[in-house]
Amino acid sequence: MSRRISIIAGAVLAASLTAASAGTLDAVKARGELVCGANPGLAGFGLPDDKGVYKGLDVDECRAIAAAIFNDPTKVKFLPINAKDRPTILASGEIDVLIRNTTWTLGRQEGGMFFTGVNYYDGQGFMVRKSLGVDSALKLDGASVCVQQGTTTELNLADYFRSHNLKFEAVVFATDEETVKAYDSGRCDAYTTDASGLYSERLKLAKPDDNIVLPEIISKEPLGPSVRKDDLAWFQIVQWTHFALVTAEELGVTQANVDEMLKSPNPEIRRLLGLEGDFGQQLGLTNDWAYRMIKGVGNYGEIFERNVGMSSPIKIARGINALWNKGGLQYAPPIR
Ligand SMILES: N[C@@H](CCC(=O)N[C@@H](CS)C(=O)NCC(=O)O)C(=O)O
Repeated sequence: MSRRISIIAGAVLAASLTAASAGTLDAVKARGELVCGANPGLAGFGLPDDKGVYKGLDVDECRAIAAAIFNDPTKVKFLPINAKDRPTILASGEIDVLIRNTTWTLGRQEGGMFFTGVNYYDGQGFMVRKSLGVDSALKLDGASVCVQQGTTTELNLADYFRSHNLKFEAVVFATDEETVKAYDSGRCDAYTTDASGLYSERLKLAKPDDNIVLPEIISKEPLGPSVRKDDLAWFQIVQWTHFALVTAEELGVTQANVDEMLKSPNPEIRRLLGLEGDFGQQLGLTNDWAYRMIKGVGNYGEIFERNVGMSSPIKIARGINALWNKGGLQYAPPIR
């Protein structure tokens, strides 16, 4: 093959590969359900109940996407995904979106996971048994620490101890269940994961009150949805799903009052609910896409409260996950 022909052949192949892997929205519609990569078992974020129905903050963000597309938050299949398998399963096309307490990092993005935003701002912490007599992570010199493989947790742990000139032994497990069990059985002095995970996993321990969470937060863990990088239209749908849920909270539009709000004269509410403008259609959806989500799962604040908030068993305060106008970091660009 001449050099020119091989360049043209290469370009045609690249174009056909892109066409084959794009079109996620059409594929989801044709399948009749969204496939969402989920946590195998993190109460409050992603966990099947005793009837196998997935519940959680990440799960509800998946359900919101399904509601926007199908006007039905149940049209979603959840695929439980282990920490280390996340990039390969997303790349394989088995899932349409990964929403599974996954930290947005440059390395992951360069590796093909395109993060659409942050649905939970987190940071890594440590748990120890009270009997260890330690009140700071800086006093963990020489400790053994149970940690899960394939996580940013594992990397931050090494950074933290190295930068503070402390020795440690990482005891690494493939799943969180094994990690927590090992800690609870006394195999390690400490257990480390995202602070959200500590709140959630603490409930699994034989005697939760015999353990304390140390005060240090040693990293930034912006957790968010990710998609493949070859489908910008799909990226925007997933991105604006979260933004619309945050906007709904900001404007006081809730699952209970969304029908009443259809009569609101407020132009921001009218644009959010698709009564003015054609923003939904521009995304490839219907103009009532956000109405469907709010009606189906509620706004971001409702999703947070129901799954991980102070009225849930997990009991996490809004903290930095409050809206920007209430001292937090949750902020959505305007719909206009
Ligand atoms: N945010 C971190 C950690 C995420 C993570 O996988 N955390 C563990 C511990 S809370 C988990 O959810 N494991 C669930 C499981 O493997 O069942 C990351 O993206 O690497």
